[in-house]
Amino acid sequence: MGQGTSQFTDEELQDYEDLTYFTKKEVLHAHQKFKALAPEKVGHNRNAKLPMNKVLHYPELRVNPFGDRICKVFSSNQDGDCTFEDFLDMMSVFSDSTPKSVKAEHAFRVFDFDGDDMLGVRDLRETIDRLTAPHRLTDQEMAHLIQNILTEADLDDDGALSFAEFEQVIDRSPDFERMFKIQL
Ligand SMILES: [Ca+2]
Ligand SMILES: [Ca+2]
Repeated sequence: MGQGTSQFTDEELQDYEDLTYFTKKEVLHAHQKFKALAPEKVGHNRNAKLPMNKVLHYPELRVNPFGDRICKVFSSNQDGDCTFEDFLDMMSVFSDSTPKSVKAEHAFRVFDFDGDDMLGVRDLRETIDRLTAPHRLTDQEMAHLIQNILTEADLDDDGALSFAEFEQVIDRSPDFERMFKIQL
């Protein structure tokens, strides 16, 4: 059905199906989307590495306030540039069939701007800033909101959210799954 000549063997597709939450058909579909970002490059080399600014042309990433952070978290060399395999991982984590716990793990890394495995006050501030853009909270509103989050979720009172503490926040947020979804 107009799939054209596949750039993948059956075996490769089977591997991708085993490693992601996608069916083979969805893997091929993801590849079409990846190719559409840079047909000239990906046509030659199906796993070509695309610079982050190209990957950010993907419509759902372009409108996502964390688009650049998402690219960096999934990029195999953490600079935001993505190969097809990085992109496939990203789409798979954002798909409907992915368990909430897996999404939470990746969301935590997206929000952990300084990469110290904790969501500290600066991470929370940056996260809230992006979520509320283009409107900015006043310093006072921001401080108040962060204080509320910590009072509610910082169970060991160390002034930051560990992954376990963050997971509890996610469990109480009905909007989280909707936010962490990308339609392929
Ligand atoms: Ca951090
Ligand atoms: Ca804590």
